[in-house]
Amino acid sequence: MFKRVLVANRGEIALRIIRACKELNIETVAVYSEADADSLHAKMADTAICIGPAPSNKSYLHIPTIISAAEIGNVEAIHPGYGFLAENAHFAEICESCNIKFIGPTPQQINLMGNKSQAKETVKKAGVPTIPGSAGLVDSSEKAVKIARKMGYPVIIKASAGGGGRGMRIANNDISLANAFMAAKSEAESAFGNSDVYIEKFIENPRHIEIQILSDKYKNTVHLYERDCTVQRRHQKLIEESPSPVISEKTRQKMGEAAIKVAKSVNYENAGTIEFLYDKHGDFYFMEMNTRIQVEHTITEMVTGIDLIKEQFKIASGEKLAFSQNDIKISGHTIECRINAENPEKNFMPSPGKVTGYYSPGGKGVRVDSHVYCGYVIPQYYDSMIAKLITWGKNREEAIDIMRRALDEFKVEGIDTNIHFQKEIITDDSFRSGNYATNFIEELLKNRE
Ligand code: MV4
Repeated sequence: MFKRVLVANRGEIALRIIRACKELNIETVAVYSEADADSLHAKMADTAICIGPAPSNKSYLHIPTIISAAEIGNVEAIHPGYGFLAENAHFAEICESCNIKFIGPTPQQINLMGNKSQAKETVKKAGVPTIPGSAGLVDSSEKAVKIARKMGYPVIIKASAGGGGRGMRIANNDISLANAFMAAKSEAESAFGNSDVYIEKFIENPRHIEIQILSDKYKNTVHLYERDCTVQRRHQKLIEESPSPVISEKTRQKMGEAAIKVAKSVNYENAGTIEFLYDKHGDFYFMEMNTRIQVEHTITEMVTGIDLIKEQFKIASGEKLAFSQNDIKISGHTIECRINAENPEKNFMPSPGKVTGYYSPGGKGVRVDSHVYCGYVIPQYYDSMIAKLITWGKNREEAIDIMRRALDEFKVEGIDTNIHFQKEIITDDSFRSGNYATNFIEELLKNRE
């Protein structure tokens, strides 16, 4: 196992990684920006190195400074967390060339999955269901129209360099398709410096269900079942749960097997997530693969008992997975509410500033992953998530009941949060019944007006 690692992140995930390191007896080097001098990740690590001014591109995204910190800190490995450099193949490559192990997949695997069109063609060849559409990229709106007429409207144009909802356009007829095609291309060019697009049949109001996988370097791959992340607003997840309240046991097994096929098709190493769309007919399709640990990894930990961050370290250090598929079982039900410093009544405007009062919930079935404490100042420079509130119950009803109680207990003063909005969601009849789709939040907000 590594002796010392650098944590190239901040906030709750930096803490989460440092905690795993402590349990594995790994020494930690934290990096922090000038805005994060009083942050818990800098205090909790064995060593902390300031890497520059508050803006991310001058600190948490600044590769030369992070590599310098790794060299000064004399670390053997870097854990990138999520966001920032986690899916930057160039960074993973530089780590490799500096003899520092990047805790994650190889640069080639990151690149392949980052190219959404190529990823889709690769997994299709491996026998994984994909959404009907173009075979690879589409280079003219005339060709797009031809394909769309053949498969029928509505269709969606997606940027190949996109993902997570960026660079997408929906079209309902030939005319709107010509516009959507040009718009998607130019948006993709300015957002990603790559105007490649492809086309798919548009699936209306699907559910977002993803599978966690782990793969060691000896080609052992397991899945850790699903996370249902259907509750989102503008591609920002708000609530995640496991198991999904809507899929059958048969679909669960098939989705798990499909996810393993995806990982094996690229010889994947480390932790990864395969996202699927699940439609109203009960069919599922590969959407994309995330080549990082995700925010919502915690809920998989709650129902499987497996510490995913520790597994990442073990895999990266060359250990063999200590369990096989048959050893992995789902126990009970878990829900995660993301607590953000934002005001849902003001169009979810971010609310940075000083936390003047703080009490986080506890008790049976409650886990809080957060870097916040009373007196902490939430910087304006980074994302607005300040805590993950996770509950576990023997079934969905109990997990929701505990969540309602825990949200009531959660007190944050000095800034605005979405705690009350989360209570509104989990007490909503559609949410309680499990019968909703990706338009759920939009509908909830509409019905309040
Ligand atoms: C789709 C789709 C419907 N049909 N593709 C959004 C994020 C990106 N990963 C892909 N996304 C979608 N792709 C086809 N062919 C609908 C979405 C989508 C969505 C997916 C998951 C969760 C929430 C969503 C909200 C809007 C659109």
